[in-house]
Amino acid sequence: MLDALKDELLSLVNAAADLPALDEVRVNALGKKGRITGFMKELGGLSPDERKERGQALNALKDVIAQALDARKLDLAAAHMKARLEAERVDVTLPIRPETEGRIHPISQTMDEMIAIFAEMGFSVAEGPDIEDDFHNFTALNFPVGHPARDMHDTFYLPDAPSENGDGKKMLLRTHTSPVQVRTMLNKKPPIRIIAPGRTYRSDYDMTHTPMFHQIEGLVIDEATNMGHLKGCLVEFCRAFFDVDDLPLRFRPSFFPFTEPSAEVDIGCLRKGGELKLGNYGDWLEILGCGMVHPNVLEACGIDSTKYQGFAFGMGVERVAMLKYGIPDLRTFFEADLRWLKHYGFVPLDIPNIAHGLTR
Ligand code: 2NM
Repeated sequence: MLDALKDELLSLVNAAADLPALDEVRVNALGKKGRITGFMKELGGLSPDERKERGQALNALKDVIAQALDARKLDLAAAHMKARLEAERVDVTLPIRPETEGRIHPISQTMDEMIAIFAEMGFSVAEGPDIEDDFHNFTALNFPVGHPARDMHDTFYLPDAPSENGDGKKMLLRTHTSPVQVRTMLNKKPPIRIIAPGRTYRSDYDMTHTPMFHQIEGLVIDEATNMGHLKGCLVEFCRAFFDVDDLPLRFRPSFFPFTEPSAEVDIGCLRKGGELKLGNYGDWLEILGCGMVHPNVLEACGIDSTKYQGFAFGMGVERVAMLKYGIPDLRTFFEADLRWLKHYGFVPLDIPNIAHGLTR
């Protein structure tokens, strides 16, 4: 009789189609009012010998059914998970939904493009604080005391915030990203090959200046670095960034406190009827500043200037973004106008990399 019950219960277990159905089978067999439990309750009315034999048989049946329930439960749970994974599958390679409203700001996109190019050339990205002290922003960079850039009219000083280094000077908002290079030189041994992208601040506001703007500066330091390396690096960058294979570059002598010699770099262009075209057309457009790192800067940053040389360069992100994407007015970058962003912004996930050619 118990064999028939065993067969019946086992086939019910295996026929249970899902976890709730299986639980119902369990309750009907092993629950308080279940069929095996019912037989257990009848044991009290039997003789001791009968009770022993029947009790062992019922316990064995209970074990078999409990095991079968556990095994079936695992199978059903696995099948349930498989069905869910199948049903909730997401193809992350599908293109983005066309109705997506959000856009990547042209500054972010341009910075990502520039970083992608320099990364391909072996540069690492370095970062530092926006709030700096006089040493890292000026003194280490060979700015003489009384230099106009230190002047209150250019630099945002933090009121009542003397720096913690004890020089008695006020903290300030960095006026360029060069303090990041200073910190890198102080903390790392050459060879150094970094770019420093980020926000910079100067007290200036007109058609071509906003009080906050973005820079990318670069620094390379090694034992035999020379101006030829600087030139090759910047030619390669500009041609990749503007996507013009024969884009000519012109190096004009210039002056910066932190480099000697210093140069300003122009790229070839054509100005015609309010339009601007980049390429080998005879006109020139200033694009960035650069030079060989001044020995005073190397020494201030703990680098032996008789053993090491380096080159550095810097450019404004807004300026090159305006040129590349034909954005006419600098101030619109920071007006947070969604219509402007919809027009000039970039679709998310359209992530810059060299394989895309960085242009659309
Ligand atoms: C520029 C132009 C020329 C520059 C120099 C340094 C450092 F820290 F190595 F001295 N960083 N950036 C540099 C040189 C920046 O921007 C127009």
